[in-house]
Amino acid sequence: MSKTEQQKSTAADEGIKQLVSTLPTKPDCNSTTNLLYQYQGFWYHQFYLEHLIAAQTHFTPEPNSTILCSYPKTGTTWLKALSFAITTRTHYPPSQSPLLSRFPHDCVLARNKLLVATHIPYTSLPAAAAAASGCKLAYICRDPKDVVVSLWQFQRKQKKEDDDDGDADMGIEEAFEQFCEGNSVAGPYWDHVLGYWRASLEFPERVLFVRYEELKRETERCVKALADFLGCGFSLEEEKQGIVQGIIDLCSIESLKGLDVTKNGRFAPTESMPSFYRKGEVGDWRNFLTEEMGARLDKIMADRFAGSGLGLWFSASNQETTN
Ligand code: PAP
Repeated sequence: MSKTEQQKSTAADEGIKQLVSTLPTKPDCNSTTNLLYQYQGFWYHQFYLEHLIAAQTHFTPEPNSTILCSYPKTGTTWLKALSFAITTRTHYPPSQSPLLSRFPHDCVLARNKLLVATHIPYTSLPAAAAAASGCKLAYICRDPKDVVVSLWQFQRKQKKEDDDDGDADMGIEEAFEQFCEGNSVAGPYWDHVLGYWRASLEFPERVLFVRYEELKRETERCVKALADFLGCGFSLEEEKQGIVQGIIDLCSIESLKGLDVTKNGRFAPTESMPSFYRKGEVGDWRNFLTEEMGARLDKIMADRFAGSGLGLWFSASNQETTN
């Protein structure tokens, strides 16, 4: 970077910091050190938000970029692994995939701008990345009851690793309350989901809306649909050769969790890799939330989704009526 470019970049950083310092804040009960900042209707930690604002100005995708979008803990790692394995399968058969030695997040980064991943809500995406601009967006969402538990477990684990005194436990009740009020990272969850849901209705050929529960239940069908969406559908020959199943097996939580790179690696200084693979189950919330808490969150979602055409795909009574 030239001296003039460096000066411009520092000035831009200062501008972003200045903007962030004027935003409404709330304490984050899941973290002792971080405040949440409200920006364009959603809540973020400062570090993430500064990068988001910078991306809004500077991010320019390739004409054939696919952006993998998600709210945290809804199946991002799985979607990344599958998308990487699908789009690179002619270079790497499953037995030689980089996924065997690198974390899915790093594999996606290595695809440069062809595959990009983000937790940014649809309405805050850089203009160049929105479906209207021609990018393809694959969005994964999940039962919010499982999301709140997964988020709480993850943040708790990070805190335990950070705190020397071991006194790092926070209550699920508090985390649940914060989630229900919409004050969680990248929340409100319902607005995050609705943004991509509406975009999928407006641009069906450019926005794929995937549900974690469906991906679990009908993995083969969903993986084939993802490949079609990514512009590299499986041929009959590939199906006969077991390529689809090979990719499914490679990207399963059992397979990724057992790899050396998972056991020994770190994604970021503060994020150990095993914490990205916990149980990967549908309905684990029942082990942590009461039925009343579950019903309350379902009711919040039902109210927020009303009139949108998006049913409660995660509710047991509604399993067969996914949109
Ligand atoms: P991120 O947003 O921080 O990247 P993300 O991958 O979206 O996290 O979510 C992690 C959840 O996906 C964990 O769920 P759990 O806490 O309920 O267990 C994790 O176990 C699950 N997960 C990760 N990889 C897979 C996979 N390959 N298949 C199914 N679930 C997975």
